[in-house]
Amino acid sequence: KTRDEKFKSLVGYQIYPKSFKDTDGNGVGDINGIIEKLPYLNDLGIDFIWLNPVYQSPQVDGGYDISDFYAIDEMFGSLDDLKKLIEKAHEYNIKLIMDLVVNHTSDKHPWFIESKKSKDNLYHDYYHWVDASSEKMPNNWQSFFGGSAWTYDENLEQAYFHCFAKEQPDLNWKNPKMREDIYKMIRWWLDLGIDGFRLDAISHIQKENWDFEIKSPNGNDPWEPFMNVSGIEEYMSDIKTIFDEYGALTVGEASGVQSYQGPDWTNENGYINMIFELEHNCKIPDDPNNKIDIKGYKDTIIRWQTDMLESGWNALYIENHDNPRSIDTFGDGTIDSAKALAVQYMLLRGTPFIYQGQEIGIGNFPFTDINQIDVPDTHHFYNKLIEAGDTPEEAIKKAGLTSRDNSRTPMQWNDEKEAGFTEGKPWLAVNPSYLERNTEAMLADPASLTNLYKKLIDLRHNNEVIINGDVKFLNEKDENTIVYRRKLGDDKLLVIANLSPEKQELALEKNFKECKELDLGQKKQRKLTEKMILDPWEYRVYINEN
Ligand code: TEU
Repeated sequence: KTRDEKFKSLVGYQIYPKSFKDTDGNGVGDINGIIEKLPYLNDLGIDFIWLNPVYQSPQVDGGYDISDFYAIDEMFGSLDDLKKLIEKAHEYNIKLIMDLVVNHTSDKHPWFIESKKSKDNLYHDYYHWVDASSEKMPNNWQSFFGGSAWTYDENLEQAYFHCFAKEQPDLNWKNPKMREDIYKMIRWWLDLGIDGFRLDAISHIQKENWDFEIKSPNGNDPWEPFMNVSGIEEYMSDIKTIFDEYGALTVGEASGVQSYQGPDWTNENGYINMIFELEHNCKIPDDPNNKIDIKGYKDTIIRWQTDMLESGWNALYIENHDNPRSIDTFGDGTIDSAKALAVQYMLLRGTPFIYQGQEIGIGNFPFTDINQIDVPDTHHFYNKLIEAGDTPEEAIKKAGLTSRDNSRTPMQWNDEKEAGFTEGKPWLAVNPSYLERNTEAMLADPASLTNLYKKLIDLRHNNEVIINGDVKFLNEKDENTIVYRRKLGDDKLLVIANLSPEKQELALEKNFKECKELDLGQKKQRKLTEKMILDPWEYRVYINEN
């Protein structure tokens, strides 16, 4: 059976449901809100939605701590609402993929509650329990959210392993019974009619032996013992078999999978359709005095594009719910910078994702107090800064800069109260930028960022060279510009973007002979020449059609 390659031509849109649209006035977005906004998404032109977790959860980690895989959290609505969303989305020809969180569950999941009861409980082995004492944990491994990856249980005189928060115990994939329960759940959702999954933290499901020692907990990669560890192949193959059966659309969040391993994960025989690399996010500075490393970003993208060229497929993105807003990290806060960023990534080889609010240029939130922030890892970081001697002002400046809550503020629909997100009090404050940056204002302005996104989506849908063409980077050494050529047969596309707030001189290695510039809403067209002085954030796209 040959694989359906349709996923290559699609454009995805990521919805963080808590902050998308509230219809019942409780200040939290809901499934009905997504249904209400389907016409907006349809008008943008997107082909599928990736919906962040809506499962029943104590919400310690934005719903990534699931206490019932089969239930929708009340605050988002009901299973019937979700079925309606699937149905309505399909009427618009929009697919729906959901988060698949199977590295861990909530500590309130019945399996974990059972597993804690005794060492001979049927579910004990569903998690990683290892003998320990209150003074001595099984090893020195660290969690992603800070601190030991182990939490001790006095009753059992054992500790359980968690690579995220202590409320997120890791599932034990070595246990075949546990795996069967997960596989059953995957089928259940696909049977319900969803189109696929975004596989959360999937590269961590296999762990090294517990005696594996991390050399320096503060060194480069304290997380090595659970990053794409060998043995994971068996589990991924099992999951793939199910996905193939349903023709599911799948994207893996797989940090630790190196670019040269990308093809094995995503080619015709790979486990999933495409992969999110997380490396480029490391170029975002965590100190207000440091500048973004654009060259580092560019090198990362070039490497992933090149390594996946012969086989394999990238998921393309510049923003998600785990990072601050791209307009303020990679850009300089201006809409011009957001436009250049959009153009340079949307035309690469891969399947692009747009994160809610990115298309209207929502920026980071001007946090002044730690109490404005919900997400636990920022609190952890803040407390560490205070312990190290920072004043609260200094600490919030640094912690605020990197906080995931920057991108979790409510979606901005209009210039009315709470940006049209809710009739009540939003769970996280609305970004003050909403007066200008909202979908209503942006859609009405032909030169807006939103309308540029619409054009870019349209371009992808109408030019096969963007989908299946190869990609070759020009001017690789330039610090601030990204230039690449896409080519399919005789069709060529040239993309030029200045990712800096300064003018940049560009000496093109090779010129395009007969080409025309694509109208991407700029004030003036510009002829392609071998030497060009690019304005700050200038972007140009040329096409050579035969
Ligand atoms: O993020 C996981 C994630 O970012 C790690 O897999 C990554 O490898 C690590 O931080 C090293 O950079 C996902 C979700 O996107 C996030 O919102 C959740 O908090 C997390 O999983 C836990 O489920």
